[in-house]
Amino acid sequence: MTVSIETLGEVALVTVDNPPVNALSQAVRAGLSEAVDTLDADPQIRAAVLICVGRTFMAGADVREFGKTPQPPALSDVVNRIEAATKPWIAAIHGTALGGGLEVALGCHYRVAVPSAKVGLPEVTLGIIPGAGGTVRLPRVADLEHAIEMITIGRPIGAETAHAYGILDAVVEGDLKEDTIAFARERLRDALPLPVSKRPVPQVSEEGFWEKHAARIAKHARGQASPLRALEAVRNAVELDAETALAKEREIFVALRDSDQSAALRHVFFAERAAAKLRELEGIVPREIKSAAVIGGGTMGAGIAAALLDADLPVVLVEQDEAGLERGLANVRQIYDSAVKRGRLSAEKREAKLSMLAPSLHYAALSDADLVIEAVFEDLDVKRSVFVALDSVVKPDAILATNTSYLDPNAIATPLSRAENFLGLHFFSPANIMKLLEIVKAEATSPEVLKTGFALAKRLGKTAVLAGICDGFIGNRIYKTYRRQAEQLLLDGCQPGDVDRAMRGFGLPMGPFEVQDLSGLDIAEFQRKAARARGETVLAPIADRLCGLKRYGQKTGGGWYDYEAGNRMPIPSETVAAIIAEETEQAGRTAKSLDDEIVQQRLVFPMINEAARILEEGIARRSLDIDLVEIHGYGFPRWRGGLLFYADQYGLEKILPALEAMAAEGTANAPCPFLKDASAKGGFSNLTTGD
Ligand code: T1G
Repeated sequence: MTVSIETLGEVALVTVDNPPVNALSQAVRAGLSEAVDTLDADPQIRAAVLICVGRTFMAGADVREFGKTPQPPALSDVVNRIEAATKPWIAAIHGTALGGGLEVALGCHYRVAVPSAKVGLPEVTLGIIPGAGGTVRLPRVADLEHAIEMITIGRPIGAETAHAYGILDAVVEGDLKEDTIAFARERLRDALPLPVSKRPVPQVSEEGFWEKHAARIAKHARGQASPLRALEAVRNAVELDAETALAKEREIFVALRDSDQSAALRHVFFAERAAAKLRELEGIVPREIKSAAVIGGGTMGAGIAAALLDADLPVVLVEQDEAGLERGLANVRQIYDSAVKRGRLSAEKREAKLSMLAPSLHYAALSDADLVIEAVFEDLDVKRSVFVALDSVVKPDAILATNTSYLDPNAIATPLSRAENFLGLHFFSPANIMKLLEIVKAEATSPEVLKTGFALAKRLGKTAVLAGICDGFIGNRIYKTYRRQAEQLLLDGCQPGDVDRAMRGFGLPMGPFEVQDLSGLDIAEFQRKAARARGETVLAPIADRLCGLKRYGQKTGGGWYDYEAGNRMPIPSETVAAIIAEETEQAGRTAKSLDDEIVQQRLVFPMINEAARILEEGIARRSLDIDLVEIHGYGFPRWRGGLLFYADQYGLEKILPALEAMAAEGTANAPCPFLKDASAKGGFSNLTTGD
């Protein structure tokens, strides 16, 4: 029984039980609707407490029902029915009251929660807006600015804040059920409060209020539709009567629910939950990680140390000499100092984290570490020497990981006596911020160690994706194609600014040349040198010349763009334009005028082709893995669902001929057989790859 009623004298306890997160499935909606009718008709009952069993209050509509024919009762009708009850309903909240769950609570006459509870309307993150009255009722209990922020960003807030905002009527320290029943009994003397939707809504007097918010939201949305539609719904709630605003909310909700963007965002939601679900790891218990160590205190090492400290793991930071160790500690301290400066961390918390960081010059200090992550210079011999040293000091079940981004982990692991305890953990810079973690299985990596890698990722708040071994694993391999295509566009008449504008228009935070200037052109130069040393041909005539001039980007005052001292604003460079013109002539190419859509296709379609190769070779297990890598590691727009979900939505039958045309004019590789096969089968989502 998903919804049950228990009578406790004059108070009824309505309990929802629909694991894992009490999603508002059809059965729950029907059960709640019936419960209101039953209790309204019961003269003995004078109040109802709505509570959920399991880990959380209702976490929203059942997202798995989306895309299917909606079954009655509609959630908005259930909420209206509760609100119209002749007796007070009190929501007892624990865990996360999200989306439709909070809307049901806003339909209740009172809301009570435990201190650890969170409430929110995250619908915009699924490409929709609240569809059961949230945009109309929230501004009637919370301050308008707070309501706008909660509805257009979708981030949940804690119980104390929700209480301060006026969303919750009480935060109870004791047993939720007992305390809420007591709260209900105290209210029996009171008149039934005004239903939320009937309460007054704050009026806006500030000139340009909505325009100001719309501009701010559009800047962050970068092409995602739902945040601006959510603002529109809140404006309706302020400017129209509640009934009309509710009807308009419904219209917007239904339009967005059936949109490509929402389908894409729902795909990402479930992909993030499927990433760690690998058949061969079912039933495997991960090892417990209570202590960690990082070898190397450079940018990556310090970021990884901070990521571990942020997960309350004590860390030993090892460097080869005093100066290196000082630099390493300073790098970690710098991360927390800037967090304190930005008000994202208290000084006390900074000290608490740093107190869990122990510096050492000796590998012997790692004899008890559960996990050791190597993050030293990207050189095979240097990395091997680290693992030779580690192999003789760590305990038998210690997990050893390399953070290499380009070297072969199997080659790095050769010195190890217990290679089954070794794997690749490829973090992305800044490692304490970037959500992506490529988990690289080496030949001998045991399932238990792999499972522990995924468990660690969850603990660090990372989205982990299994990657096979090739040059650049999944992300950097596709990125190499992206960079090559970007340079090719310069030889065909584009300037860096044209390409970057086009990709920002596609929904990326920055274009390829702005990113390279931020991270440094020397990183790609290092990889080109390594690839050429392996006998590979790498096309980058313009980048080579810029590196020849020591134009490494922002850090040298110039790269693809020029920069004024102390200013990160990219300025189109005459030097670069001249080099582009010379190399275009050298390459015998003719400058064309390419519009932004063509530029986007010239970059994204070859990435899709390379991604198909990666699936073909089994370097990535499923297309969803590649989608997550691109979204969490390279800023690919989440509302496009990731690279291959986008490819399916755009239509492989259109991408194939476009790639063939590019190949014919020598600007991209011809479509690979796997891509043709995927197109013949109607898309990547129809392929049965991996699990
Ligand atoms: N519908 C269906 N399944 C859901 C679900 C949902 N809303 N939320 C979670 N699950 C599944 C999830 O797929 C996973 O399944 C399991 O529950 C545990 O989730 C009208 C229309 C609640 C904070 O956006 O944010 O209401 O993988 O691994 O880390 O306005 O899940 O085990 O098979 O994430 O503890 C709005 C979405 C919906 C909340 C728990 N609600 N959920 O996090 O566990 S739209 C949301 C979450 C809406 C109305 C509209 C999180 C969580 P499996 P998990 P977790």
